[in-house]
Amino acid sequence: MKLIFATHNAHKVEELNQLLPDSIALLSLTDIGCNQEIKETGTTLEENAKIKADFIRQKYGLDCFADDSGLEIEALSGAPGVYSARYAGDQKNNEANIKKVWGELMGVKNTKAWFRTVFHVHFENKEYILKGQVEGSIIFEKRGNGGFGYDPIFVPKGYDKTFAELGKEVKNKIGHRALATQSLLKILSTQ
Ligand code: ITT
Repeated sequence: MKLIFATHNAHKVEELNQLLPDSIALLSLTDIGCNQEIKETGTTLEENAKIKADFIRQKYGLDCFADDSGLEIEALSGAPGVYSARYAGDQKNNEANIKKVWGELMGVKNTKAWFRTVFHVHFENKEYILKGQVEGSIIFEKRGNGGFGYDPIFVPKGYDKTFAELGKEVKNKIGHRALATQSLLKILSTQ
């Protein structure tokens, strides 16, 4: 089965490919030659996931899904949240995003945070909204080389290492995207 993953983020594609069986061929936007940036004008993860998935469904008429995800920090009222990729500006600079998080949390004791992901799925003329979330806390140094984005500063609950240190084995089990992918697999395999 071929399924389009409406993303330009190669890390997300890599994660999903590790979680899906070989019988599902995941095609990214790059794979289908769609180099256009889909404007994420929504104010929630749910809205942006829908915008990305609907765009591809309307343009190509194919089964597809999109992920919108972000880091939500309790003491910052859920920021950076839906703006995680562009927290420090439109250039989507990861270093700058992390520095901005540290700046905003300066002097704050509560470091509780969670990653949240929303998948919007178009499959066989039905739509599905799937979610995944993993709780943890923010640390004030970068640790580890795995993962992407905010992984080097995020320690999942029950662990003493960051997602970037723990690597794909752990993230593929307890990560927000892994949890949403389990729900996706159920949908794909029940059809
Ligand atoms: P697409 O819209 O093309 O899918 P994107 O990177 O712009 O790619 P989002 O709009 O969903 O994706 O932004 C999500 C941002 O949240 C991402 O760039 C990271 O900064 C952060 N993020 C999401 N999932 C993450 C994860 O598993 N680990 C670390 N950071 C993550």
